[in-house]
Amino acid sequence: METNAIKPDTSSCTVPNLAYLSLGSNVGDREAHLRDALAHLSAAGRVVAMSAFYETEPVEFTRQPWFLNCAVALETSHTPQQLMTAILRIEEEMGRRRVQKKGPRSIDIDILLFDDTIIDSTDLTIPHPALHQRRFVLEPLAEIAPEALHPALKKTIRELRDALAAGQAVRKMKT
Ligand code: PH2
Ligand code: MG
Ligand code: MG
Repeated sequence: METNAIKPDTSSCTVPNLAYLSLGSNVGDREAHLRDALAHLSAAGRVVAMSAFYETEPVEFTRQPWFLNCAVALETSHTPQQLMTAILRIEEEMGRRRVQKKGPRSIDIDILLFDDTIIDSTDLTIPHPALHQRRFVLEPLAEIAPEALHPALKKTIRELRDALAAGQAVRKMKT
């Protein structure tokens, strides 16, 4: 009998959360900005997967240079709000200036998914509200998480990618 066995106290152990992020840059040395952002993200968790870089046609606000985009999986013990705060700090540290909404930027880091969390508050929306409409998001994300489920639309990332209308050019860069 092991009635007196000492059991490890697991009550304070936190299983890390899994967040998927989109990174984008279309100003200056875009590749250096994405790599710099990846390095900074280690302050917010552990990068466990990363897509290739994709050269992507600007969408929504189209009169701006092409972007370099990628998707990242981040294990984090942060809450979604804490992660958002950490991301804003990284963008600020990297010198991002918010000049024009959806306009050119040295770095943009967006939370796409956070486990199966759904949040719809004034300062934070998860899943990202435009995720299912953007090839520059779905193509890199399908590379690292094709089976991840959009918790509101109940479709996988691969299904969402395959359902996109033609258009929105994206080109995978050689790695
Ligand atoms: N970001 C936007 C608007 N349009 N287009 C591309 N291709 N890539 C982006 O990262 C992007 C965009 C707003 O954040
Ligand atoms: Mg964005
Ligand atoms: Mg953003």
